Amino acid sequence: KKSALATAVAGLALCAPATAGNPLFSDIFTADPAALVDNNRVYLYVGHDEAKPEDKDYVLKEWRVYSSCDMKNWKAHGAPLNVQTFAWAKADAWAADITKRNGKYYFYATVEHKDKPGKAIGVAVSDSPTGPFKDARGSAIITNDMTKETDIAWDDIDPAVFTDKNGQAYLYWGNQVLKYVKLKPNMIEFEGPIRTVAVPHFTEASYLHRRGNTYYLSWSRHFPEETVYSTGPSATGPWTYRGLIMEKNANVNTIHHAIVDFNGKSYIFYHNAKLPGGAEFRRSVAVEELHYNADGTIRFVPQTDE
Ligand code: FUB
Repeated sequence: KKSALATAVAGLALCAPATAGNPLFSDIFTADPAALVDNNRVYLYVGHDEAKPEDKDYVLKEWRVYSSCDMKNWKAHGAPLNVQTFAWAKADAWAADITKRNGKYYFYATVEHKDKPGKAIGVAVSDSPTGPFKDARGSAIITNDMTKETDIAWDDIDPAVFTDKNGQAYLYWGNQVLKYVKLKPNMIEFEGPIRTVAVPHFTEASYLHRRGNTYYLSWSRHFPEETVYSTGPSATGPWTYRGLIMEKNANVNTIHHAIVDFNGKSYIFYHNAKLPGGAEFRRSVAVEELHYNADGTIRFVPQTDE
């Protein structure tokens, strides 16, 4: 096993001159970015959109992993996670999120459950950000019981994991209704009840991050989706709506995003469908620098091709 120093040095050694632009990857269609900064590298986890032009739904079977030391050159690490990572899942490698805890990497992912209705969320674990990953529980951490009249088959999707300064971890997720739960330090069990959060026009793709003492809860609203956010004094609010981060895409309804700091700058990853041949189920991940105003609000982010 490599020491932390050896891993960091190996990461730096892979730095090469800048070449790439948006969309980040042009060999395959990619969606639903999740990002992790670790040992001087950014790791990016994306769903692999395999739909053909004539397909009328998502075809997502695996998550691809990439990493970069400069946000421009990306090294491909293959697909260390797929639907089969979860023996209880049967399809749909939808949106995911990842975090590091006690030297392990926990990947929370949306999949279609074999035996329970609709989508569920699983958690996989690895000793490395590039895998191999294995199911951390052997069962879904969140399932859909479809007991409420308002339940829909895809309301338990899009996990976003966040660890607060005091070590308390939270899992946010949902579609139409935003929910969250505290996680135990083992990261694979709930600590307390599931709660719902009222934010305006919530569609899906919640994301939680902190800057100083301000917590930022961002999400996709409406459909076609646009990225908006609220701020609050804690990981659970109360939330004050702040406005638009990114406007809707031209030829795809979704925009799923992730926000990270890396080498002194902030970035927002998202997807559009600007890769040639792109469409609703053939998306492409892109990144923009994200800027804060002096008062802590986030400046509107235009999409670029750079
Ligand atoms: O990629 C499938 C679904 O589309 C994701 O889970 C949502 O966030 C939306 O991007």
